[in-house]
Amino acid sequence: MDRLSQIAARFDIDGDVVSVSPLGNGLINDTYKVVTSLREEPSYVLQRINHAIFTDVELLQNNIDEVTSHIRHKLEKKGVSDVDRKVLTFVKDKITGKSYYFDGENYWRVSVFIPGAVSPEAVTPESARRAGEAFGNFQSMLADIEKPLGETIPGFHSMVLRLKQLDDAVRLDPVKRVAEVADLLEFINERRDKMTFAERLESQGMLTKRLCHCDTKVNNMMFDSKTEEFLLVIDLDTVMPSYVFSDYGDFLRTAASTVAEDDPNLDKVGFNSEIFKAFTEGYLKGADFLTDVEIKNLPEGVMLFPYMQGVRFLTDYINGDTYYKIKYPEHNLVRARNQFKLLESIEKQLPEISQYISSLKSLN
Ligand code: GN1
Ligand code: MG
Repeated sequence: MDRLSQIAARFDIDGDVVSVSPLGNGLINDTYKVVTSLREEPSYVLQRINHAIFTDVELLQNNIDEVTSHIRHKLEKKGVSDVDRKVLTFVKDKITGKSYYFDGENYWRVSVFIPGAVSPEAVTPESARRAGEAFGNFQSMLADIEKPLGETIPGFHSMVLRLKQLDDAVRLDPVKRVAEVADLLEFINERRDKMTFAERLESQGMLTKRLCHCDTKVNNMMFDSKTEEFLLVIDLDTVMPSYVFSDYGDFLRTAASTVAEDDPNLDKVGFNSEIFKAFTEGYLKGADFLTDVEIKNLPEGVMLFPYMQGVRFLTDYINGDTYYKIKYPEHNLVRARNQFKLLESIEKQLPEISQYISSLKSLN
């Protein structure tokens, strides 16, 4: 048996492992599908958790256990059908009983593969509406978790921290890339004050964090391949307390962009207002807990995530590509330019964006 199959077999799975092969295109963890002797299609998903990034795997898996059992319980109580396809199920290590396995070098986990579930690279207005409602519901379902969950990456969506990390990278300039990105640094500097609005609101006592998914990009959601029904949100590593803008803004960053986040053709990068409208409508329906301050700042939330992601890609480029997986040397720079182009396009449409949000929700 090869190494990956041996690892999969450590977990309490049904059947014998037949094959383990790569799955998906995440930028952080390594993901594989596991076929067993029970059926031809995959039965499980094996993941190597990137513990250079997620340094506290115990905390991370505790968060995930808490969130998945909380959601499962809620869905069952509501009498929702097909619950096994609407929340992830993690399999325990046969020996330790934990939902992860440390082999002395790497951390691994196994979840049950959900048949007939696909995650689209692009969305339609109709699926965006359903996704909006689903993410709103996701946050709503987590609103009453009593146990405080930890931050799996401290300050993950803190714009203040992300700018500090950029400044540190610029100061060190370890691979001498700062000179060639001067235009981008200027673009970022012009928007610093504006884009740290959430931290400011929090320090004024007007905003608090809630449990958020914090990685709501399109390929972290699964739809039924036949009925196109929204099934579930996956990739729960970053579920943690954050500002609501995390889930609203990060979805629009990927789903409402007219191209992929690493498309080098900047002329094609734009913001799709149909997807924006549909997602917002769904989100406001599902997220029944939002305060006036949160709603009022949703337009800033739309701008925040391309800005933050651009800052993160650029920081990684300046640092010599130590964080995100890249396919070619300029990849992070291309990604950063793409995100800032998207932000420019959103800025141009801001009056309509704000107007649309207030047309859906009249504030007190
Ligand atoms: C990372 O691994 P993946 O692709 O789900 C990143 C997100 C970024 C995203 C950009 C833990 O997510 O924050 O938005 O890449 N996750 C982490 O594609 O840094
Ligand atoms: Mg992720």
